[in-house]
Amino acid sequence: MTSPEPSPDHSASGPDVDVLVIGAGITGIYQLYLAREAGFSVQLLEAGDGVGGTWYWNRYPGARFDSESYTYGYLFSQELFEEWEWKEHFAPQPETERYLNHVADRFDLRRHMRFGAKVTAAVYDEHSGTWDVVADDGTKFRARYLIAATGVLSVPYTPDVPGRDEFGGESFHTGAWPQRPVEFAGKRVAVIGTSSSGVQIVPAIVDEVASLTVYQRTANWCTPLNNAPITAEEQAQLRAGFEQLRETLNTSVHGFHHPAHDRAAFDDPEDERWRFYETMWNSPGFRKLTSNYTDLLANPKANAEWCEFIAKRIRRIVKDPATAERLIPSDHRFGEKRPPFVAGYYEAYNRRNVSLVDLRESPIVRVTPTGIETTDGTREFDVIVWATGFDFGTGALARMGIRGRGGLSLMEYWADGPRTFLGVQTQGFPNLFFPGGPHAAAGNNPRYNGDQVDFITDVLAYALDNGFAVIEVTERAEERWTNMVNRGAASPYSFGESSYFFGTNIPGKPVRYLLNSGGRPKLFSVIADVVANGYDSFTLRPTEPAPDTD
Ligand code: NA7
Repeated sequence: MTSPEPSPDHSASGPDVDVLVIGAGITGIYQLYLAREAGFSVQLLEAGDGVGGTWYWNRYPGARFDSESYTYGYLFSQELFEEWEWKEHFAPQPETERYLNHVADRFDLRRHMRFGAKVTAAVYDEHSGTWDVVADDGTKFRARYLIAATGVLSVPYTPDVPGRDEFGGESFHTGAWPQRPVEFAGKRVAVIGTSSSGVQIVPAIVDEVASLTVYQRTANWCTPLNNAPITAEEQAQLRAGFEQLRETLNTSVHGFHHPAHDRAAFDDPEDERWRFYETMWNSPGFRKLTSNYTDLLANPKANAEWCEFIAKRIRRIVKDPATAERLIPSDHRFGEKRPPFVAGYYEAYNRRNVSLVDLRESPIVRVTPTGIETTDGTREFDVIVWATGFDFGTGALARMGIRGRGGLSLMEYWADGPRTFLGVQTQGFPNLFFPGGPHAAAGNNPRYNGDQVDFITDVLAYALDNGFAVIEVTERAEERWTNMVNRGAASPYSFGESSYFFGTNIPGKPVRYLLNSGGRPKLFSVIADVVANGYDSFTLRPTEPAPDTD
């Protein structure tokens, strides 16, 4: 099967392609593959010049997984799993980008992909039940089904600080890092933002720079990533254990292979608790969240004690007591925000050329042509790194010019926050799906997004087999899922309102939970119900109804 060519003229009503996927990240690649395997004609549009999505754009020094590599990669092909040897338990960005390129080539997907094509408009045609899609390179496609796999962390956010654009040196956002290498050697560098991206780049460049100033607004509960190379023996174990690992990952609550602990904090006496915290501190990645005491998130006393352990560690590592205190969070519990994982981050502050500016004590006044002015004075820089996050969840979907029935814009429909069913569809936008978007994940992203892609492909196949061409979620199904998400947002197992998962990092954005607060079990149970009930959460039609004529 070859890729269809777009029709320059859409006066004819037939689609150019059955399934048009937007985005060549981990979700879009899988969706493209699966839709093609299901027999649909397929095409993919990607804004970047290569595959990778997050792992294409976030190529800043130090960018790497904090999910274990083999739990993040694809599980749909045992051959792929066996032939790709991840070198480290937590792969760095270049390795992941290579992996995704390998997948695109191995499954002959590249010929369906068009790069450098950023979608600027997608309009539903109510007569034909198809989507007219336009990209900024002039590409036009008419598609039966539009699947926006545009990611949750794909629109970088740079705060509107006065003078920002007048800076005369170089400035970069971690989420839109240039393809060319950035020269840090001997430079005076500022890093703004101390969450997952900021704390990765700091230790990665500290050896090269002349000076490094870190601007911190909120300290985070950072714990060690504890990365290591994957030994030959571990490689063999991984290969031999593929079926078991796949089973675990496909059914686990959070999409990780971490075993849950079986004890609440105060089931153990104090000395045992502190020994357990030590074990947690030395465990890899997200285990500190997923394998910690069962009441870590629900019991404030349990949470506070774990935080006390971390604070002690920070004080032990960071030699300057005032800096150490500034690095210890005082305004949120562990797990209220997405916890970053580090390697050498706290240690970096023991260097003479590294300093921390606490923006709560001295906020930024403006960026000058040569540096950054805070209420405490001005520092001069050659490079500013904005590690200031993303317009999470809805950012990309809101910027694509999506218009559904009656010309309703998705942005308008979601003005008060996203409304979805299963995080895959929204009412009034038939035949549009958005796996990996808002209301989707709450754990290891590719696993959840993969669940959604599997489900969407099943829905499309069901529609095809039964002679339906128009698929639209019912109002009731959307309302129930959206209410479930919003109700669950207040649970201690959900992230807190101060996290970007509520959109609170973006000025003016409605404060709504953007993850699936019901978690993966809820996703599974609702999908099972939908399938058992003949997809009755969707209105399925052979065509759009003919318009009323008088
Ligand atoms: P995050 O987690 O959104 O972090 C953004 C950081 O930037 C955070 O420390 C913010 O402080 C800081 N920030 C945001 N706006 C400002 C302004 N105006 N002034 C100073 N500092 C600011 O983004 P990341 O890129 O680190 O991580 C995103 C995800 O990528 C991560 O969760 C992983 O999934 C990978 P704040 O905490 O808001 O005070």
